[in-house]
Amino acid sequence: MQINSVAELDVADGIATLTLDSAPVNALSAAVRDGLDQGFRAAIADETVQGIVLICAGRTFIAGADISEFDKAPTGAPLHDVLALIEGSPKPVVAAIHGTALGGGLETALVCDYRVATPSAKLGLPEVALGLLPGAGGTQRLPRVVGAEAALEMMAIGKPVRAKDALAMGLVDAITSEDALHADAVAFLKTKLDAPRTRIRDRTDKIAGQDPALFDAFRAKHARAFKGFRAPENIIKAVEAAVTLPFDQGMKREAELFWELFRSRESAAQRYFFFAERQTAKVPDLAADLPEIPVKRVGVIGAGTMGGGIAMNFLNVGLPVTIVEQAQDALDRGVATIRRNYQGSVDKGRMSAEQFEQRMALLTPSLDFEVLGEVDLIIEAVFEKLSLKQEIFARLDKVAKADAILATNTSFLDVDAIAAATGRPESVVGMHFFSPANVMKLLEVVRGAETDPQVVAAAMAIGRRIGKVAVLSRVCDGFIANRMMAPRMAAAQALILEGPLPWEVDRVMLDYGFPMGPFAMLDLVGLDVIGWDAATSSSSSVVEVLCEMGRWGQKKGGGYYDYDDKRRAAPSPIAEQLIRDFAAKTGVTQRAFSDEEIVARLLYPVVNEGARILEEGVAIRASDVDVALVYGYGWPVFTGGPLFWADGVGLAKIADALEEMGHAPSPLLRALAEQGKPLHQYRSAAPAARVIE
Ligand code: 3H9
Repeated sequence: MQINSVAELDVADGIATLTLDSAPVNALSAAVRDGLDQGFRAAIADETVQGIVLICAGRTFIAGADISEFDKAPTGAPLHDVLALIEGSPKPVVAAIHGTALGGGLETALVCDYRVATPSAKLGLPEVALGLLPGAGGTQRLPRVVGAEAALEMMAIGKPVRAKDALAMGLVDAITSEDALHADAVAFLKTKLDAPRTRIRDRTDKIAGQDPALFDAFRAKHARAFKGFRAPENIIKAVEAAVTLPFDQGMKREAELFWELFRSRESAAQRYFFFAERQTAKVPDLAADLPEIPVKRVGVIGAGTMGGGIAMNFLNVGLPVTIVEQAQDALDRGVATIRRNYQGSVDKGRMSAEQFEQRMALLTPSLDFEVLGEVDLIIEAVFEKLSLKQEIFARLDKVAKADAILATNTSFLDVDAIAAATGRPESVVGMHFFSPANVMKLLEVVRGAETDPQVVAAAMAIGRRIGKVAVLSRVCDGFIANRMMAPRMAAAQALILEGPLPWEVDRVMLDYGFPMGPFAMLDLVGLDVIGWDAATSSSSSVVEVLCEMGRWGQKKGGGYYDYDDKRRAAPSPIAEQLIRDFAAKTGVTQRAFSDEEIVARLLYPVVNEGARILEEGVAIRASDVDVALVYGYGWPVFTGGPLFWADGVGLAKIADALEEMGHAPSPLLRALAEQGKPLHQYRSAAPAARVIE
C-alpha cells in the first residue's frame, strides 16, 4: 500500500514493512515524516500485523534531518511526535539499516525496539559538524545504550561507527547479510515477537552511577579540538543531563541546548559550509553528460615533497603511479620519503602491513621520461620556474598519449603560458595541491583559457576520487587560496611596526580560530623560501634582515621566535629589538591595538581580495572561496569562511574600514554593501577566461 509519495507499507505473514524511498539520502523531510507518521499509524491499526520493519530504499537508511528545510517554516508531522508514535507502538519495531544511519536517522532507529544492520553500514550522530546537537532524543537515548563515555565520543567528535563496532557497543542487535537485509530483519523480528520489551528511555543500566569526573576529563582531553566551536560543550551538558535527570527532564534540557545552538552564528556558518562544500562540484557550464576521461594510471614528474605527496594520494586509492625524476639519488630520496610516511602510518596502527605492501607495489620509480607515454594523467610537480615547466610540457607533448590529461601543480605561475608550450593547450589544466599534499583536503583545479571542459571535469572528478575537495579557479597570480592570504601576510608585516609584536598578532589569529598565526607559519615554512635572495637582499624590511642574520625560522633555531631543540617557540628578544629599531627608523608611531583592530587589519584585506576574485570571475561563486580557505588554510569553519564571516561583520563596515586603512574597497564589496546583499551568496555572472595581464 502506497502511504504517500515516499513511503510504502506492505504486510506479509504478520510482519509489516514500511519502506521509505526519498532520494538522495532519505533525509527526514516533511514528506518522510508524514510517511512515517501515516505508515506507523496504518501498521499499528492493522490487526494482522504483529511486528514492524522500518527500512529504506536507495543508497542509505535515513541520513538525518533534512538540513535544507532548517531555515524554512516547519510543515508536516513534527519529528518528536513521529518518534513518540514509533516508540509507543504496541507492536515491536526493528530498524533495518544499510548505508548510513545518521543524526535524526539514528535517532529514529533509537526509538525502535531493535536495530539490525548490514556489515557495511555506519551509524552516527554527526550533528556537531553542523554546529548542532542531536535534538530528537539522541543525547538522552544514546548514553542509555552505549554509556556516557562512548556517547560523548560519538556525538562530540561526530565520527560514525561501523556496524561491527556498533554491535560490540550494543547499539545494534544483529548484523545481517549484506544483500538480504529485509529478509534477515524479518527473520530477526519473528524471533522477538513474544520477547519482553524495554524502551531505551526506560533503561538506566549503562548510566547509573556514572562518575561525574568523566565530563571535565572529556572537556580537558579535547579542549584544543573544541576551541571556538559551541556545539561540543552543549553536547557534553546534554549528556550530563542524561545521566543526572529523569528522561523527560533530560529531553527538555536537550531541547534548550539544541535551540541555543540552532540560533547561533556558528551553526549557521557550519550549515552553510555543508552545502558550500557540496556545491564546489557543480560547475554551471560543464554538462553533466560530458564523456568521461578514464584515469587508470597516473604519472608524477618530480619526486620532491610535493611530487611524493601527490603520488601518495593516488596510491591510497589503488591507482598505479609512475614517478619520474632526472637523477637516481633524487628518485631514491623521494621513494624513501613515501615509504617512510607509509611506515609511520603502519607504526601508528592506521595502516596494515599488507596495505603498506600494496601501496608500495603500485609505485613505479623511473628515470625515463618516455614511460609517461603510458599514463592517462600526468602531474608535473617540479621547481616553480616557468621556463623549466614550459620545457617539460614541450617534452610531454611529444611523449604523452593523445588523450592524456597534462596537469601542472604550479601554485602561482601562468597555466596558459605553460599550456602554450604544447601543441594541445586544451589538454592542459592546473591541479594545485596544498602541502602536505597527501593530507590537505583542498585541490584547486585551474582552468586555462583553452582547457577543454572534459579535461576540467576529469580533473574535478579525480580530485573527488582521491578524497579532495576540488575547487575550480581561473588563471591568476596565486589562484584562490594563496592569493587571498597574501594580503593577510602583508598586513601582518606592516602591523608589527605599529605596535603589536608578532606573538601578539599570532595570538589574535589563534583566538580567531586559525591553527597557526602568520609569523609562526613563516618560521615553520622558512623565511628564506618565500622569495628571499641573498644576492639582492637590501635590508629594507624586518623579514629581509632576519634572513640576512641567518634567522630563517624553525630550521635555524630562530626567526620571529626563538626555538629550543624540541622546536618549542618563545618570543625572540632579537626579533623584537629589530622590529623596534625598524619602527623607529621608519618613523611609524607605535600604539596599542585591540584584538578587534588586529583582526580587522589582517582579515578585512582578505575579504576585499575575495571580492576581487569574484569580480574577476576567478572563482565562480563566493562559497567556493570560503571552501578553499577553510580547506587550504585552516580558516575556522565555525566562521563559515572569510566571505560568510564578512556578511556577519557587515560589508559597509568592512568597506569603510578598508578605506581608512588606505585600501581601495573592491567595487563589488561597495555595491553589495549599498544594496544590502550578502557576499557569501554571490555568483560570478560570466566566468572570465583569464586574469593575468
Ligand atoms: C539532524 O539530523 C538533526 C537531528 O538531530 C534532529 C533535530 C531536531 N539533508 O554528501 P553527499 C544531500 S542534522 C538534506 O554528496 P555522500 C547533499 O546535499 C543532520 N540534504 O553524498 C547532496 O545533495 P546534492 C544529521 C542532504 O554519499 C546529496 O544529499 N545528518 C542531507 O558522499 C548527497 O550527499 C548529517 O549531518 C541532509 N541531512 O554522503 C548527515 N545529507 O546531490 C549529512 C545529504 O544536491 N550527510 N544531503 O549535492 C552526510 O554526511 C552525507 O551526505 C552522507 C552521504 C554520508 C549521508
